[in-house]
Amino acid sequence: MRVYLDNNATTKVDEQVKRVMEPFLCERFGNPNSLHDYAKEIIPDIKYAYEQIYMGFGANKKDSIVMTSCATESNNWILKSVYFRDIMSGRKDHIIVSEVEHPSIIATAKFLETLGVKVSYLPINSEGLIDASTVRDYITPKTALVSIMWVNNETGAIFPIEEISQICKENNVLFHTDAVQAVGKIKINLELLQGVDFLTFSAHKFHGPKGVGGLFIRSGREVTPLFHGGAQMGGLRSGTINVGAIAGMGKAIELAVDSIDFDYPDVIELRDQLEDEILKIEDTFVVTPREKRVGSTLLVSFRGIEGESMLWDLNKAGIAASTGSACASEDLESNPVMEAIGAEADLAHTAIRFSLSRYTTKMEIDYTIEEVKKAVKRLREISSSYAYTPHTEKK
Ligand code: C6P
Repeated sequence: MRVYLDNNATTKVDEQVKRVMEPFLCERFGNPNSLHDYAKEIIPDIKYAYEQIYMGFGANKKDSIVMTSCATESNNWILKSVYFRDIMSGRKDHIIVSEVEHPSIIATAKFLETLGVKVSYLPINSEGLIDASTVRDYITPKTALVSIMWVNNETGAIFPIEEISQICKENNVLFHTDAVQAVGKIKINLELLQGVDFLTFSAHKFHGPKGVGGLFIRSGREVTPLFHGGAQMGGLRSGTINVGAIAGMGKAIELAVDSIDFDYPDVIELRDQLEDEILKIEDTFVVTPREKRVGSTLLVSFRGIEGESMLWDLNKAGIAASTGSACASEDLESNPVMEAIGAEADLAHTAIRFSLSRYTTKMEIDYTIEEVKKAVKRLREISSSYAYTPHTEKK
């Protein structure tokens, strides 16, 4: 059996999305900026995809949504744009990010530090959560931007974006949220969240294609163009647009939003079953309370078991999980969120992330539970750091 439980890393493209995209490869391949019919014929498809995307985020037509190649691009863009517009001029000198942002925010913030920008890394608490009021303590008159992710990709923790964005608005500070892991799990209505100035998303996290994402820019907020060139995307990101990918992303977001009501309750049930059964195994720990996480994610530590060894055993059984963010999974370092929480070193090294999707089945979860139990037993028996007793099951 093959089981894919690494949906926070990427998801499979929905068949309906694939069907929407296919004609744009060989048949409807025109450049939308050309003046002939090959171009004109695809304009309605692009407009329709934009409508689907605006609808998916509850965005107003006055706002801009610029399609990018991925969330990494959107995140780099917004931080660097704030540097160019507000910090280089000397008006501002400071940004705030959480200490558990994705590397595309943290590495960009570190780069900006080399240019003289002051960066505050907002701490998370022992449950992996952010207290919105701490944001107020970090804001100074020279703060240009606060960037806090909506949902953490490692733990699934939901951060209080509404409150944080409100605090930023009250203090006249721009607010950006990386919503990559929120789409399809939380209903997003940007008309109701006026404190959110910028928002990042990426299609491959919600059963859309890889290589396409976007940046929401609220009406009235200025950004520095990312690519100068032709005037595509309102001159903000020049370059021939990827029509098929954008059409696919439009369909994918429509399906993702629908799935919150239709499929998501089943995903939560399956994740809870997996979590309940794993937590019956002795010396297993989950840091963020279930009700404060999205329903698809489980980050669990198995004392005495190196995360990589566990992944190896699971992979042999056909199960794909991860030790955390896919971007960091090759460096064998301990899980950064577990470290930020202040977890003991042996627990930080033992975290495994299971992330489900609307395609995950009960049979797959039953199978995973059995294979996890087998792996824990085998690995603890050979572990030098774990005193194995034959009773690994909690009473
Ligand atoms: N997180 C994970 O395994 P791209 O691939 O650039 O579209 O997405 C980057 C990204 C940005 N923000 C968040 C919150 C993310 O989760 C990701 C991707 C994957 O957790 C791969 S590192």
